Amino acid sequence: MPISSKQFGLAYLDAGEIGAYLERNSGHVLSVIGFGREVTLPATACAPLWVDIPVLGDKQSSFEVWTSNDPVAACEHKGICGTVDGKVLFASLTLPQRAGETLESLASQAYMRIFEFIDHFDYCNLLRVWHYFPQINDDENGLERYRGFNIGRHAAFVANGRSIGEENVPAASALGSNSGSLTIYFMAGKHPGRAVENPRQVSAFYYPDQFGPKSPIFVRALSVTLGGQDCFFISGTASIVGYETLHLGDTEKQTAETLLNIRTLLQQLPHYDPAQGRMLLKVYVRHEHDLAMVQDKVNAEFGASCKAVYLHSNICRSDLLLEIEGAYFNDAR
Ligand code: 3EB
Repeated sequence: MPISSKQFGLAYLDAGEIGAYLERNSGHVLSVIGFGREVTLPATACAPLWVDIPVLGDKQSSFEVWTSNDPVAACEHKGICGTVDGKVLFASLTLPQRAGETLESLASQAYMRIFEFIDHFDYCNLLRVWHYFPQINDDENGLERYRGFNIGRHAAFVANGRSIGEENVPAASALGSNSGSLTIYFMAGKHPGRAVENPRQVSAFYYPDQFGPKSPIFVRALSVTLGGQDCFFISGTASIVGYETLHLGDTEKQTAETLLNIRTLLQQLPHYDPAQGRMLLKVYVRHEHDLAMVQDKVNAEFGASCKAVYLHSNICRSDLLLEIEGAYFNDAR
C-alpha cells in the first residue's frame, strides 16, 4: 500500500472532482464550503457549509476544501460544530436574522460566540474569517447593512478585550450573498500569524468614519506556517488606494488596481515564487457581463497555474465592482 502523504492546504473543486478528493483525504478534511447549486456530498467530520452565491462560468457549483496533513477531529461547543488538527480549528456559524433584530446585533453576537468558541478550545488566534450576508449594500435603520455589521464586529472585539491592530486581527472577506442569513466561517490557530499590510492602503481598522461609524477589522494579509506549508492568506482586495475607492464605474481599471494591490502584498513575502508555490483566488464580480474581461486580466497576471473561481456577488462598498481574495502555499524550507 502506498503511503498517502496529506498536505495542509486548500483546493477549489467542482462537483465532478469533490467526491474522489474527499475520499482521498478521508480523515484529513478540515472544512468544506459549497458555492452555487447544492449537491449531495459524502460525509465529513463537519457538515459542509453552503453559501448562496452563484458560480460564474461553465460550472454550477464550486467547493472550497481545506485539508490537514494531520488527522482531523470534530469538536462541538454550545451549538457550534468545528474541526481541529492540533494546530488549527475550523468552524462556521449561521445566524438567522429575526424580525426587529439588526445585523449589527447579529454581527456582535456572532463574534462573541466565535471568541468564546476559539478560547474554549484554546485556538485563540483568529487567522482567516469569511463573512457572507444578503443585502449587504441595503439600508437598515438608516445605515448600510455592511456598516452596521462593522459596528457589531467592533463591539465584540472591545467586549472581549481584544486589541485592534496588526497583532491578532485576522485576514478576512465580506461579501453579499443572495439569500440565507449571516454566515461566517473561520480558521483559528494555536499560534498567531504575521500581519502584512499594504503600503498603498490605509489599514482597514484606521479607515476614517466616512465609511461608517466603526471601521472594519481585518489585516490585508496574514502569513503563517502550518503543517510544513508557508501559507499566505490574502484578504478580500479591491480597488482602494489610501482609503478611497478608485475608478468609479470602470471595472477594467478597478481590476488592474486590485491586481496591483495583490502584487504589492505578495512582494512583501520573502518566500513568494510564482514558479514554485500554489496560488488560489476567489474573484467576486458584481456584474456578470464583466466576467470575461476580469478573467483575461487575472490570467495575464497569474497565468494558468493559478486556480481561480469566479463568483457573482455584491461587494461591501457599493462603488466596488470586484474583489479578489487569495491563498498562496509554498513548501516551508
Ligand atoms: C476593503 O478593502 C474592501 O469587512 O471583513 C475586504 C476584506 C473588505 C474584508 C471585512 C472588507 C472586509 O475595505 C472590503
